[in-house]
This record gives sequence, structure tokens and C-alpha cells, in this order.
Amino acid sequence: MKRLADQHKSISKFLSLVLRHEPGAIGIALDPNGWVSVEKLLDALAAHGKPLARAELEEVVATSDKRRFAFNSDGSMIRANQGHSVDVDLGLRPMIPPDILYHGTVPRYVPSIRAHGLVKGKRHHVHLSATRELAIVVGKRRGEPYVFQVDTRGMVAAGLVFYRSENGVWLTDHVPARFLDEDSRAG
Ligand code: HQG
Repeated sequence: MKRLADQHKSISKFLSLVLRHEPGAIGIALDPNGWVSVEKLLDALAAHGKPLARAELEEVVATSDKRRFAFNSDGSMIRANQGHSVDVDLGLRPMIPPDILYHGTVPRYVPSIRAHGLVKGKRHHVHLSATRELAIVVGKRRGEPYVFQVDTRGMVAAGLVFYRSENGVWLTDHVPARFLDEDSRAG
């Protein structure tokens, strides 16, 4: 069981790479909305020594802990739900977030975050979590987690805009430092 889960994780990581960052790594192109035909993707994976059966792909999509990928309605196309560095239009619509959201990071980034706020870096947006538990998981990818509470209510009042990705991640352009507070329960 564990080995299957590990296999799925490595397939998921590779799919994230090609569907978010480097489609050219296996010679595919994403359409303007980030979609690629499933058939082309499977052919390209096979041609690059990473053969994957359609059923396996469906299982990876269905079991992805963060619902990283989505099929279109007839299952002929696939895309990553968020996290792109290549230029795609996911058709996100502005949405009002809960009053507080969370951002998980690590202590070494805190001074810079306090100085500049949360910046999106190479991604298209700053990513915020709906719960502190999820933010802890995000922070743990890099080390001991540090969680900020984000005063999203204040941000909305200031006219800043939020989007929510298909998989429930909250996205915004920039979080100015004045809307950030340490989540004292974390750590
Ligand atoms: C930090 C994963 C210094 C920020 C997760 C983070 C998420 C600053 C890192 C998604 C900074 C960026 C995104 C500033 C922000 N100075 N450091 N001013 N502002 N940072 O990976 O939020 O597995 O681009 O705290 O679950 O960690 O990919 O963003 O540590 O949803 O599906 O700069 O990625 O999902 O790192 O993670 P990232 P993130 P997936």
C-alpha cells in the first residue's frame, strides 16, 4: 500500500512539474487556460520514459491529497488547479474570503515577510490556507512551521481582491505586512 502511495506521490510531483511549470520538459504545450489533452499527455509521458495508464492517471487525480489536478467535464483534458509559474488564465473569479486566513512559512522568512508582506515570488499569487492546520502542513515543507494569521477582512475593506482555486486554496496578489499577525497557537 505504502509503495503505491509513494508511486502516486512521485507521479503527482512530475505532473505538477509539467502542468504548472515546464510542459516543454516532455514536449507538450498547455492551452491558454492551462489544459492539455489527456491523450497528448499520456503519449508524451510514454515518449519520455514515464509511461502511465489512463486508469493510473485517474487514480492519481482522484487521490491527490490537495486535489492538485482536474479533468474537464468530458475527461478529455487535464490541468493543474493552481500553483502555475507558466502564464495561464484559470478563469478565477473574485470571491469574498472568510474573515481570517492563514499562511504557513518558516522562521527564517519571517523578518523579510514582516518588512515586505507576503509576496508571490515566481507563482501567480500568494497562497493562503483556510485553516491553521493546513498552514502548518504548508510550512512543514520547509522546516519548523511558523503560521501567520491574515486579516482578510481588513484586506477586503481596503479593496484587495481574493480568488479561490478549485482545490480550496485562497489566492491574492500581495498581503501587506500590516494585515499579518503571528498565530500564537502555532509551533
Ligand atoms: C515565502 C503547496 C521572504 C512564503 C502548498 C513561502 C501551497 C517570503 C515562500 C502552495 C515572502 C514561497 C504554495 C517575503 C512570502 N520574504 N519570504 N516577503 N513572502 N515568502 O512554494 O505558500 O504542493 O511559492 O512564506 O500547499 O509555501 O504545490 O508558496 O515559504 O498551497 O500543491 O516564500 O504550494 O501546494 O513558497 O506554497 P511557495 P507556499 P502544492
